[in-house]
Amino acid sequence: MKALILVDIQNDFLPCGALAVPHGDEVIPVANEYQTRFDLIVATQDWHPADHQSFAANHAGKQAGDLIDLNGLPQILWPVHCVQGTRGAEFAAALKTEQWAKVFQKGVDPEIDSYSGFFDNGHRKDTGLASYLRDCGVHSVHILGLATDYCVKFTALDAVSLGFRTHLILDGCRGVNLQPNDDQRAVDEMKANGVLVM
Ligand code: VGL
Ligand code: ZN
Repeated sequence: MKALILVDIQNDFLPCGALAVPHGDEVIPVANEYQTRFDLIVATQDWHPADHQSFAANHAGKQAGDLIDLNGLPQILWPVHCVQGTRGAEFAAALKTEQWAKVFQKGVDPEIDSYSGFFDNGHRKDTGLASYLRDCGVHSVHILGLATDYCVKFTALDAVSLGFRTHLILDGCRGVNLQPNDDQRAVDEMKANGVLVM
């Protein structure tokens, strides 16, 4: 059984969103096309409380892009994004959702960020995605979405280390690129760790 994992295709990551990924909207038609080829589709949703400690606004004197230590982990500070219940946290309007089996929300604990759809950044808590996929008999996953250099990368790296045969659908991903070519470096890192890039 193979599954499609759609990562964080939410309004705040689209152009004009709070944490805009350049050309992020271009992944939507790719996601819709790939959905027709999979029997099991799951999505991840960045889903932060307003007091989330990854938000620069929750740290006096800090700005988006600054790096801090958050409970022992390095944390890039982000603009306020994907706050639970807001329009920015909703899935892109043009994204087909009818076939989805389940949505896995992440980033809900204000004290730790969660880029991967499987675990938080400290690998302290599990979202349930791995056991859900295993219970469905999934051995192979295809991943696309936003952003290549953060949530897609960490979801793919965890998928490999959990033993899933992991494919990255490259034309269905776009990067934030805080530094130029972060997306390319992320793809190289995924490849080096056994992700099959298509
Ligand atoms: C993401 C930064 C912060 C992502 C989520 O979906 O890649 N990036 N939160
Ligand atoms: Zn986030």
